[in-house]
Amino acid sequence: MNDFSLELKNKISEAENIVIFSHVSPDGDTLGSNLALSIMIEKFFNKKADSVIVGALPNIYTFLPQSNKFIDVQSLDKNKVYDLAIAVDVASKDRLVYGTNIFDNAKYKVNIDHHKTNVGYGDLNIIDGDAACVGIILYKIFKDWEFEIPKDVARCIYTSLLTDTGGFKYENTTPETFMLAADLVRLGVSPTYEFRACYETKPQSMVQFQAYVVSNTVFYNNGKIAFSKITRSDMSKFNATDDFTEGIVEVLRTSKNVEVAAILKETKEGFTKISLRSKTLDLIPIVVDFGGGGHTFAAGCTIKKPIAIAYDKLLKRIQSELE
Ligand SMILES: [Mn+2]
Repeated sequence: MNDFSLELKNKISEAENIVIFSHVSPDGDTLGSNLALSIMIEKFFNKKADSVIVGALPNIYTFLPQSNKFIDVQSLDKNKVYDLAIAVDVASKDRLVYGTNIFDNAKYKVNIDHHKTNVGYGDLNIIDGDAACVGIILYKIFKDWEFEIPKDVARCIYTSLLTDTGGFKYENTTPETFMLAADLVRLGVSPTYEFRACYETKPQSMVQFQAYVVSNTVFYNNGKIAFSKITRSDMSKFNATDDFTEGIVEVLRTSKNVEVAAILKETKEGFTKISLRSKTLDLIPIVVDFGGGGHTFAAGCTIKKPIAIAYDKLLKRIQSELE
């Protein structure tokens, strides 16, 4: 057994209370990984782990097995001291927002991640920057533990894999990805069902909102750069919740000449949240300069500037990278 698998197993066995954290604006990987681990802990260690998210669970992920387990971090006692806190897919601690203190206060902290920008903020850091998703890291740990993976857990891991590879099409899609997918399907996962649940359950207003944002795209540098922005008034016009913006940036990247696509979203007065995708340009240096993180071709950051200023700053930066 790998040292870290054994260490995690021991810590789970010793702990009386356990919390598992997902990152803010949760995606399929952080949520699927959280539930996969929490179901395994319940089934094989016979104890309950608190599955914690920041804010409400995005509607689309309510299909995940046992998704009713998720607790909003704001409903936790801020002074609670857990024996064990585990962060999954959390590139940096500030992505836990209100949960950062509870994580820090835990007696033992585990950081399981695949972001290359992760600095290793846990007592135990299980970080594999080459893993397609955190779900795949957990799968290997569960195999190390020699526990049989139940169908519910296989579904959670499949969701991690499906969403973080963009439906098996990003650069992180490797032979290992398909081997794992095959294993999970053997364990009872239905690829059709999971695909529909992840990608074909949008509310009508979300489809219209996304089309609106896409139609506002502005192209620069002979179509190499695609930018679109979302203001708070756009959000209220469509009654949009935060998850409405998910996946739009990928649509911008579908244009033939696009190298870099960006969606800029006004979150609160003076704050602009940015999602970036590229085809060949390494985005990490750009987002790190703006205090963000992520992967080579998919990254993000929040610029503490009004949207118009953030837009110009980011555009100039990307233009200089492409020159
Ligand atoms: Mn991930």
